[in-house]
Amino acid sequence: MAEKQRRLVVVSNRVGPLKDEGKAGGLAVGLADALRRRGGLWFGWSGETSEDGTDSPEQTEIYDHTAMTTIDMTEEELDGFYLGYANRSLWPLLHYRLDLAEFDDQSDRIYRRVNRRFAERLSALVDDEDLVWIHDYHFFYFGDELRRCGFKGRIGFFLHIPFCPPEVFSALPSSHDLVKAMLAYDVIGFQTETDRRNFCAFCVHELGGEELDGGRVRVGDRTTIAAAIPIGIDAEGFARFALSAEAVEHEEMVRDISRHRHQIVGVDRMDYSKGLVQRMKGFERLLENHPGERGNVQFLQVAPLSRSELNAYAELRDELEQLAGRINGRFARLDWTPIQIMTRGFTRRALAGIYRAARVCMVTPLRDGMNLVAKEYVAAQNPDDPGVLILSRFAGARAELEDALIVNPFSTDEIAEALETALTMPLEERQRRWERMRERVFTGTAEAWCNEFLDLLESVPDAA
Ligand code: ADQ
Repeated sequence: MAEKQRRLVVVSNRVGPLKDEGKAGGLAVGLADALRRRGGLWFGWSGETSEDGTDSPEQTEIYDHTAMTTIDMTEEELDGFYLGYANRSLWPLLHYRLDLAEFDDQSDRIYRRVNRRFAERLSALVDDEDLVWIHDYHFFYFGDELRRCGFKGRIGFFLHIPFCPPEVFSALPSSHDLVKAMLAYDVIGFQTETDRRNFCAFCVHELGGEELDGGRVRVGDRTTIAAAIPIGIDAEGFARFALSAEAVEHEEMVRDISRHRHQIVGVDRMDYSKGLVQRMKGFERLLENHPGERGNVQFLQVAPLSRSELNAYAELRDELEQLAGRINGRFARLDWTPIQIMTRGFTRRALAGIYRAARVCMVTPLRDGMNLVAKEYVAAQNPDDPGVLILSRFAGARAELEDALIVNPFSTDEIAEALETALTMPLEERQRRWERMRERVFTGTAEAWCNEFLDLLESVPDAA
């Protein structure tokens, strides 16, 4: 069985790390495992811009049986492709935020050009026996462009973020072109059934396609398989991290600064999709409605800065810092500051320790493809005294983690009441809920996700 495995070729905007230095997130760990097992190539952007970006040489780093090959972009490409189309148009739109989405033809053109250029470069490095797996909203056109270069092998695509309903997605001026191009993929993976359904509905209602059996969708002469395959984490690895010396040190540090008060934690990139403002207001409402909690709880929000070049992100940071300042000013005592925000990054081990010290973890995005923080928090808990997960009904992870306290992240009162429920939850109930979530997190791992996707991709018949 193993003797004639196809080589795996992974394409994503950012590449690596392949070596497990305890820094990579679930996605990188899952992919790196699969690449190490099968041998392969990981292709994407170098993270650098250069004058001659368009014909800058590839840089390749070899690790075990895998090569990481990257190319540069020009400043113009970075601006139009990454900051422009990917993060000013697609990201807000796919997260149901039409109010924040901006569309312009120039960045649309550059986005397609970058997809074409990257596909052309990759086409020289692959042959039809390879299994090509493209990742995320940066590369919707990649497969179609690779086909234009003559590639006849199998191409899969996985969307890490939500796919919004057709009524929202059709606001994108080039929505038809984009989804038609997606039909070049043999398999398209989504995080949840809802995302899959939204995509199929677009194909049917906007493009006049039809749904066939076996998860297939046909539009004109193209057919693809659309599947919901939720991503997971390396649960065992993460649980081990939680027992490392570095984790223990951080766990103790958090307990120390919170002076054995109940610790509530949130860990998210600073992004408007994560519901950080609403979450903080929910915490404020807890302090208003339950005076007994004043002085007894501490909220730590870890929020590394991301995409700070974009206005919406810079504004969010200001808003959040002002809000935290206001709440702290209103409730703080000489020996107690209710909210702490940190924008620095942590190693995986340190993060595992922070999760373990927290009685409650708030994962309350307004919309999220999956949300790996929810799964990491579960994996890191101490079985003798597990904490409580508060989870948004709009996170993909909700489909698997029904035993969390599920909240509507837009409702300040619901968040406040869920917090109070979590803070007063008896040990047996915490354990019961955690056991069931643990089961899901340890079964639906990053490795399982990878295998399921690749098995499906390998099972499709060769292109005619
Ligand atoms: P993200 O939007 O980045 O991912 P998420 O799934 O929560 O969201 O992953 C964030 C990762 O970054 C986690 O592994 C977390 O531990 C890590 N992280 C956050 N803050 C950190 C810090 N300060 N230091 C170190 N690490 C930190 C996108 C989609 C998600 C989807 C993933 C994977 O938006 O919905 O779950 O891809 O498919």
